[in-house]
Amino acid sequence: MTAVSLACVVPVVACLVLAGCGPNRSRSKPSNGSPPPPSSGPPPASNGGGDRDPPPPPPIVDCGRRTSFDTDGDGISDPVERNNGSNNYADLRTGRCDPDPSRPIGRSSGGRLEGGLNLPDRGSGYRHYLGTDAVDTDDWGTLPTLVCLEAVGREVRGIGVSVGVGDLSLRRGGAFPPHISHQNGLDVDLRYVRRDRRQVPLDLRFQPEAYDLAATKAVFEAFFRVCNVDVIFVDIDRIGFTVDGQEQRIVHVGGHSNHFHVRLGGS
Ligand SMILES: [Ca+2]
Ligand SMILES: [Ca+2]
Ligand SMILES: [Ca+2]
Ligand SMILES: [Zn+2]
Repeated sequence: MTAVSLACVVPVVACLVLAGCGPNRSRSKPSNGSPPPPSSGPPPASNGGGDRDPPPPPPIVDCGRRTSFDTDGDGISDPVERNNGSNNYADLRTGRCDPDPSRPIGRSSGGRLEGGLNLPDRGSGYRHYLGTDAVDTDDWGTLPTLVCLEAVGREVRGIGVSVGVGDLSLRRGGAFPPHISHQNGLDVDLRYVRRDRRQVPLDLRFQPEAYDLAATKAVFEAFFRVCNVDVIFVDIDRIGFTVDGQEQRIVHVGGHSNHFHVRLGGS
């Protein structure tokens, strides 16, 4: 029995809370994302009139709340499932209820990442920039971290912003020089938003005129609205704004004039 199947023996209410099962899971379990085989039960009784058989019903996958970007409703977006499944990073498929495989272990500055997921490099309202790292080496996180980044992107794309997302964690977390933290899939570096919207670096010390304060504030507000933010490290003297009620979570740490650093809560 798989964990998915086992989870479904618990009462239905608890079962629905667990991504990975739903009312239809015990009846069919597509193995490759293709429609389940037709029922092996007796054929429907003919009405004797020579009518054509009705078309087979579409495959039912009902893992939770389905959306345009998470069409099986298991809480993992189609792009994340595609990116990780097609690259064999994690066994994720759209059309099947997948559990969250990721776990942050330990602390940001002394921990690791189990079952981390890789961020799709381009998404709605965000772009991942590599710096000097190779593709898919520097952008691993927990599922809630990726869900957060995708949600922030959707929040800000309407104002024409594509957030620049830099380092998350290494595939299995742990030390990620030159960072001190970024070890357990909960830390993310991001660029301050440029007025010209170009996907290039911005250092507030040297190009203050290129800085879009209002758009950057909108990004921060989106993080506080849709993510479980622990703290955001910034250059407090140069960002030029605060967010009402979140003043304690926006903290100055040296070295953050060319990016800000979001640390998410554990779970
Ligand atoms: Ca999904
Ligand atoms: Ca899925
Ligand atoms: Ca990636
Ligand atoms: Zn950082």
